[in-house]
Amino acid sequence: MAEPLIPSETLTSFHNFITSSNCKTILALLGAGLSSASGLPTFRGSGGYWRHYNSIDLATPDAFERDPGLVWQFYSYRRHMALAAKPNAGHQALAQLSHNDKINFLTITQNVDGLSQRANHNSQKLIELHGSLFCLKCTNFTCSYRDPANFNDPLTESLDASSLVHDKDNLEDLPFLSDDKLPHCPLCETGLLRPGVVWFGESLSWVNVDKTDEFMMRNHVDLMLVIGTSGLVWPAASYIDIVKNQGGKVAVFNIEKDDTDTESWQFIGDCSKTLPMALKPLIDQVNLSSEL
Ligand code: BV8
Repeated sequence: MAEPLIPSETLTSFHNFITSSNCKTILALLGAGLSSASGLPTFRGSGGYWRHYNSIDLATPDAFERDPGLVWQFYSYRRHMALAAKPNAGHQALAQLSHNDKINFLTITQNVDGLSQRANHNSQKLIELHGSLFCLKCTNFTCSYRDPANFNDPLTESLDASSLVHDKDNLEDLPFLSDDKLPHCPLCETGLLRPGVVWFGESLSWVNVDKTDEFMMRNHVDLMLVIGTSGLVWPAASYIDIVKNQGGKVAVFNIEKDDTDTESWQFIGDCSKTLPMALKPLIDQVNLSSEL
């Protein structure tokens, strides 16, 4: 008989805690591993490369300054892939938990793929710390144009990603795209548009940081779910230590085990499978109430 995905003693002790009066407030931190079961690459390992470019190098203001056409082809490819992807059972489990009014719950996601929203996650309880692939902003310093939800694919004729999908491992250089081939601001009509994501070296939106800090100040976080993230990107990763230092408990959902972490619950395996099992007692409550 196949080894149970989650050791029963781990599942029992976790279920006892999340159904106890000691677990009123839960904070979830999401990373690329949650969307990998939906077919989207992570940033670590082979997923960290797009063609022969390191994704982290393309996700910077300098890269956009140097070659906005290349960066737009990168983001058009990711928009195309994210639109073709579907939320998985992990996204759905968190979305269901976000509709459980008995729990103070907040999800802070590092993912920019929009899959949590498409799983009907309660938008009041979801913060996109690193922005979204489907938000567009004008780069003109004096123009405040912002389109929060643009799902056009392609954005311009030259940014048709379907060709990029089929030969993503092709290491040939991409065609150079001059600015006139790229999306421009409909308001000021001069500025180039850029993806509404937080690039490396850019600060997170203080609105999102404030909302997260306010949630953590208003509620003592009893449990933090750390889901499909390497915890290497800051300041997102800093919330894990803040919760630990406040005496909160941590549950990690990852395919890799961290042998140095003896405190946290560790759910090792594909989180699209482990999350629904771990959150079952709190999700059933939602289904029950919605059926009633
Ligand atoms: C800033 C949007 C300053 C764009 C992203 C302190 C220490 C060290 C470095 C820094 C520091 N402070 C700041 C820095 C620099 C930098 C940083 O953290 N660098 C890292 C690389 C060391 N931080 C910044 O630049 C931040 N800005 O600090 O500004 C500032 C302040 C004031 C004024 C001006 C400036 C901005 C960071 C945000 C960058 N934008 N995304 C885009 O996506 O294109 S980050 C991006 O990469 C993602 O959003 C995500 O956050 C990150 C990838 O990490 P993960 O999601 O964790 O994914 P990863 O692939 O790493 O891991 C996947 C995990 O899942 C693995 O553990 C794997 O085992 C697991 N897994 C895989 N499959 C599964 C699974 N688990 C379960 N189930 C599976 N099926």
